[in-house]
Amino acid sequence: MNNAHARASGRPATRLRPRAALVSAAVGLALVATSMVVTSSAQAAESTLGAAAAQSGRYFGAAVAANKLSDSTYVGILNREFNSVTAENEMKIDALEPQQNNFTFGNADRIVNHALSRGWKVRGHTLAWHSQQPGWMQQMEGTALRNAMLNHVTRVATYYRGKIDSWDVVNEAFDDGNNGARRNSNLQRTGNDWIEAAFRAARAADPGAKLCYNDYNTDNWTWAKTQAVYRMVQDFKQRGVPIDCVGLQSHFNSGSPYPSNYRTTLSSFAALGVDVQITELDIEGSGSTQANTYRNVVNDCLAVPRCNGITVWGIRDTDSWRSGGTPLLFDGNGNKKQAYDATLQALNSGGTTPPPTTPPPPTTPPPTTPPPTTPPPTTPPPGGSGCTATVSLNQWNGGFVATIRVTAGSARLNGWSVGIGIPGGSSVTNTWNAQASGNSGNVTFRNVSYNGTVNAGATTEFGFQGTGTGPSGTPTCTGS
Ligand code: G2I
Repeated sequence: MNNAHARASGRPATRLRPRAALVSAAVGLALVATSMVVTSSAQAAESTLGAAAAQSGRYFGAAVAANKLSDSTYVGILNREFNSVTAENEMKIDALEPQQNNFTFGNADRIVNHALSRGWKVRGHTLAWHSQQPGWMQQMEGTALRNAMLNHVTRVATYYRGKIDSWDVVNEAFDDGNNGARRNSNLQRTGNDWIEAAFRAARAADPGAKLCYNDYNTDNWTWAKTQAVYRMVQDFKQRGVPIDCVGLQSHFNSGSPYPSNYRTTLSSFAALGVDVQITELDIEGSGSTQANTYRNVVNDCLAVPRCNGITVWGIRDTDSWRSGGTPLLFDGNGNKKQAYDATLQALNSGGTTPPPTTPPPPTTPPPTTPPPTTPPPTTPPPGGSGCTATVSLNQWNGGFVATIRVTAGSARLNGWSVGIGIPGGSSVTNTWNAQASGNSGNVTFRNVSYNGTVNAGATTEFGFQGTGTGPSGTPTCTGS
């Protein structure tokens, strides 16, 4: 897997697709006729959802199931229409970590690779959730669960680092009632700060991904659940908890209808300084009623500069988790529905101004060589050891995750070891990308087989998780 390629291809899809002149006559004529009603500009109509959304710098995605990637009708529509994917189930906790610390990425990788090889975005769904936990996690409570959750977040976000546009870091953490409370779950019972701990761990593991909070029934601005999520995001922004986006699932039906204040909800979240993404859109119904609601949703997103993408929760009605409600854009045979035409037309009349993008989160600048005018350094590299190590720490009440960056000096390392003092009463419980000599006191972390070689000036990272208080001193790095 190629991180550099993936990172580049994960950026906004700006590829221009063939223009309307190339579209089949029937669809093209219908589009021209309808778009003339809506816009008087000379803007050419794009013929697919992804290309039409890309005109304003947005993506249009679909939830994808790995076992349907062998269905030619399904893949034909996917490849033609969409430029972003979300794994419908394959990146959930039970799929990726079926036994504790035993990760299975095969099905998720099939979806991620399908998307990245075509230059699409990937939405990661989801790192921490009360539902679809593997059996071993369902049994857990307290510190053990908090550590296991953070380990999962760290390991998965690290594995996919550079490949994910946006992560649903935490999914569905609020109650459905009118009280605006958190949902009672084993994760919530580990302490109210579990959500921010998950976001901090995700940021440390993949500093380039946008980090989202995702939920349903948060579409109506007046609902208590919407307000509660809004207050949490506002609080996170004020306290510097790393959050970049809010996902509105937007599963609409008669019990949870599209609300007339939806645009207010989108713009209110955006005003907090986060992107807004419509992450699981489906609208039960049929014909022009359904089509009009799709049109309204798209128009609302296009009216909010920071609403930067829409994902529908499946491709054909028969692929839907609510197939009886025929909530998607293609019928069971893969034919475009009225809802499709309305969606495409709305995207095509949405203007071409790209939305502002979230400023990239702070990343550690790469080591730079001194400018030619300064004299060459006369002191040996720090400690004469040939390497330096820095620690970034996520601390919460009772535990921590430490990420250590090892940087080679002016010569290539063939191996390295890092000494770190673990405070009394604290203990290392889990280490990745390094071998630890112990779990308390002065612990030495040595390279493993695949990361001992570090070229001059290059870096490698390892991490560990522990109970108690994380290390505060400066680590020592020794190269060989
Ligand atoms: O429930 C709709 C969505 C609500 N927001 C979060 C999403 O992650 C959620 O997706 C749905 C999937 O569309 C379903 O496909 O999540 C369900 C589970 O929470 C998924 O259903 C599961 C079934 O419960 C399993 O029995 C089945 O093995 O799908 C699995 C794979 O087909």
